[in-house]
Amino acid sequence: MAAPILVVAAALVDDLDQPARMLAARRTRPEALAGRWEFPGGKVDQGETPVSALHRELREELGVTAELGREVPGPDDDGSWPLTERYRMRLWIARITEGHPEPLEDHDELRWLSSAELHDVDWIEGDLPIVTALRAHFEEA
Ligand code: 9L3
Ligand code: MG
Repeated sequence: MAAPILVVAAALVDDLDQPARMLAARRTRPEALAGRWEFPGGKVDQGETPVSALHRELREELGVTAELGREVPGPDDDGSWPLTERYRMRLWIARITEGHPEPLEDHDELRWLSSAELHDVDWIEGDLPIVTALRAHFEEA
């Protein structure tokens, strides 16, 4: 089978070093994922670097500019997190530097979650282990 397609996403936090809140977005499509929550992001286009794809996705989906902090590496060799047979995902912690996030594309609701609220929304299965990994990061801070 072909290598899974690379998706990139951001854990947008209010503060890169001492995060207290993180942004979750509720998907509207495809039908199988509608109503489930995720880290905003999307597929890397051909000829695009993962980082430039992430900046583009944050602009398109939320209307914001962000600075990237550290990448949160997943268990795969390339630092990605397995999502499904079709997709794998790399994720960075990031902070909005310009704009107020709005659900412009593919989402109908956004929520800033405190560390105690991280598990209050129905995350897409593939994103859930990342939420759990980030929870430790919140608690260290
Ligand atoms: N996906 C899962 N979790 C995420 C993101 C951004 C994406 N945090 C999955 C959902 C889609 C696929 O990756 O099946 C491609 O994402 P998009 O381009 O539709 O956002
Ligand atoms: Mg997307």
